[in-house]
Amino acid sequence: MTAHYTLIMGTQAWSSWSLRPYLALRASGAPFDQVVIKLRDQAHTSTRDEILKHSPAGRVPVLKIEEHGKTHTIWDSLAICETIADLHPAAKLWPDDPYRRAEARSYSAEMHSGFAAVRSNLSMDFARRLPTPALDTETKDQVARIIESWVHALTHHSDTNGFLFGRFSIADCMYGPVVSRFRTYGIATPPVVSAYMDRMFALPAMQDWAQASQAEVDAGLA
Ligand SMILES: N[C@@H](CCC(=O)N[C@@H](CS)C(=O)NCC(=O)O)C(=O)O
Repeated sequence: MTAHYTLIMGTQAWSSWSLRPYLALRASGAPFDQVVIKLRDQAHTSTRDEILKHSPAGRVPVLKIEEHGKTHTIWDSLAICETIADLHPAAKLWPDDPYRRAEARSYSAEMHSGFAAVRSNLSMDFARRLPTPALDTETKDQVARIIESWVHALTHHSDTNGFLFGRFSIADCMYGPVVSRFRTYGIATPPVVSAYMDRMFALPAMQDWAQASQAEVDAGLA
């Protein structure tokens, strides 16, 4: 019996955390159902109540895996990405070499636990192009660190058509939302990074996410 996956996400135009496991699931090739919960609902409690139906942590994304009559609930974007990598080894969502894998994990963890200023001052708005806001020093430093780390990975681990660690990996899933933020706010990037961002946007999964985000904007949901 094959496992049945349901990914519970927030409003796609805004939910940067949801985009990460979505990209990982798409890269795994496993079919999955999607449930989208409207974020920032006027009555904020209704968003929270909806999420609590799926996870006691009260946050999206959540992955539910139904198999052999049991439902396994995985919450937190990085935990979901790791689980998908475990369950789908053929998708090779981490680099093969242990030290390269350790570096890809460091990139992913740095994103997961940091860059709070980028997250709050350049919030994801996938379908829109907005003016570049005046950035404070902290945000500018974080943007510079992200760009510097991408340049390093792309220069040392990638070929001209590659992703951060050559083959598409969880590191790309973790930074996918930042790729969107940089485009939305017109953040200046060096050519090697701009080309990487173009490759990310060309992924069918990113195009599908763009379509869903635009549909939300058209429907007045985002
Ligand atoms: N560490 C969590 C954070 C997830 C998170 O903060 N999700 C936001 C939406 S993107 C959320 O659920 N907010 C609840 C709300 O708006 O009520 C993860 O990586 O999954």
